[in-house]
Amino acid sequence: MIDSIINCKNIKEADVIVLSAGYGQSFTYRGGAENGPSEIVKCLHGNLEFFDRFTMNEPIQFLKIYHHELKNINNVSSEEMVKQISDFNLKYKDKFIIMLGGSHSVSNGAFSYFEKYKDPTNITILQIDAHPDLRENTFDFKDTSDKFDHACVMRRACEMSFQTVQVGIRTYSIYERKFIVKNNLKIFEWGKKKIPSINEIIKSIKTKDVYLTLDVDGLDPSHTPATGTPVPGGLEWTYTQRLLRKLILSKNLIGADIVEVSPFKHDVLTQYAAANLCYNIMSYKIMKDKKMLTFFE
Ligand SMILES: [Mn+2]
Repeated sequence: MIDSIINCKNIKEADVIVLSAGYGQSFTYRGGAENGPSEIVKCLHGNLEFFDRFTMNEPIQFLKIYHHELKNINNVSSEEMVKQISDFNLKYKDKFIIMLGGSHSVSNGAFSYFEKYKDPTNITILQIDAHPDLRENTFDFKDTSDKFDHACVMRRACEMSFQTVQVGIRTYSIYERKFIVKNNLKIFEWGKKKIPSINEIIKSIKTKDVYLTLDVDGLDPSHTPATGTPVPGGLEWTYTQRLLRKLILSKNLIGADIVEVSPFKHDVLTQYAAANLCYNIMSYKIMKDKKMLTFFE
């Protein structure tokens, strides 16, 4: 009997590895992102319907999903955290890995792996986020700076020569603005002009291979309020799901992460939303690879 979305006990047999990376050391406003993965996984264990109304299937019947937790990740330096995540990606390079943060710093680990072992110029990082995370360092708002700070993660990605497309952006510094203009970065801002069409976003991705980094603060906080640096406005829920469906259908998703869930004690909406998106992403990705993906909408 299937009783959890985490339905595989042997990592070698898995189609998907859900990787819990509860590193919460990098935060700016609310802390607590180290508790994000365990709350999302709790939700995957018994609080989501297996039936998916967009594919009209129970994807769980066709997927083997294994869960792995990087247990000590919140007690190590940021360099060590990045190394552990990169090493895990290398060890399981044949698997589709969806990483649960943790602060946005954890994405540095995945980027580091793809930079070393693939060609970053042929990979687009699609970031859904309220913030562009393009700071060179954090000395403008902190006394110390760490190159793997969550506010710098996309700057590091640019330095590694990845292509980038950033969606939902609605607050940034003057230095980030200058960097965006100087490097002609593709940014879809929210709440300035009209909301872009999903086709426009997909068309702006010039590579076949895409890595998705989804900061839950990119969504409207009515859907994902429990996050470290909430910003009003943002992507609407059904728009987000539609964007992910279109993305996975038209591109080759090589990895994904969902970050910055800092759970509230009194409310489970954010972890439910994150778990729902996690199930959507892994279901569609694997069903596509198995040539079983058809959407009914
Ligand atoms: Mn953010």
